[in-house]
Amino acid sequence: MKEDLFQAMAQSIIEGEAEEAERLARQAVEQSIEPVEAINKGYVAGLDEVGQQFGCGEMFLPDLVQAAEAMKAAVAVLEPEMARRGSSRHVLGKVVIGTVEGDIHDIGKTLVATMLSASGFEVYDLGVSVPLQKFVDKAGEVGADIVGLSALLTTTMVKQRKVIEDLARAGLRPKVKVMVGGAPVTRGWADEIGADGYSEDAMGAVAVAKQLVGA
Ligand code: B12
Repeated sequence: MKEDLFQAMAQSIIEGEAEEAERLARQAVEQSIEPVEAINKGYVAGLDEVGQQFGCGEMFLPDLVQAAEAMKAAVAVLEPEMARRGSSRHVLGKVVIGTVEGDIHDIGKTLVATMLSASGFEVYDLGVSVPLQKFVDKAGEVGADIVGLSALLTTTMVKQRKVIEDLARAGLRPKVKVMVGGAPVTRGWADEIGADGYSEDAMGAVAVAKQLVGA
């Protein structure tokens, strides 16, 4: 039953049907289905399929854009529900997060930001294609505990290393911890660039963030 819904959600992304994706998200909320589960098992499964087909030339940029629009429509319905379910109100720490310069992918970064905020972190989301110095400035300004860097392109993940170096140069390391993520990012890469934390999804990101602030 739930599996049928997840399947339909994936299909709505593959077909780039924003209205259908949104309708299914509302259905999930009505049925009290865990929003994160709907996102991961439903919509993200669809996006992964789209990504694969795009990668091997079976889908094109307009398909990718339509899929992303559908994903955003669904997430817009599920996000308030995710925030509502976040029980912990005590501020666990401050997180500055964004997608690095040159990269405009924001779906995953926004999910991570929403989950962190729902879990009790104070989140400063700088958006996409964030100039690297802005991460350093904002971290200093708000007294961040963690800086989260998202990168979805192999050409932009190298910027994660640069931000870590810049934070050190500004005297903010090692007090400010750095967490990295995004589809091409691996634990090996995170270790290589000296990041303190890595996660392949939003749930894991919350666990890593809690660990980094000792919560
Ligand atoms: C949707 C999409 C787009 C949309 C983005 C819309 C938007 N508003 O975000 C649009 C159409 C705009 C787009 C554009 C492009 N895209 Co694109 N896109 C995708 C796609 C299909 C899905 C990405 C996505 O949203 N996934 C779902 C989310 C939930 O997952 P996620 O982002 O990985 O995030 C999760 C984790 O990684 C992690 N995470 C993410 N960030 C962080 C941060 C921290 C701190 C932590 C701890 C964890 C974490 O948690 C998240 C939640 O679970 C991927 C394929 C794929 N499967 O990844 C290609 C993909 C990333 N795109 C790709 C490419 C090539 C492009 C373009 C260059 C295409 C072009 N020729 O113009 C442009 C880039 C423009 C730019 N300068 O950035 C390639 C990248 C190849 C590479 N190796 O570099 C991919 C892999 C597709 C492919 N197979 O070729 N894209």
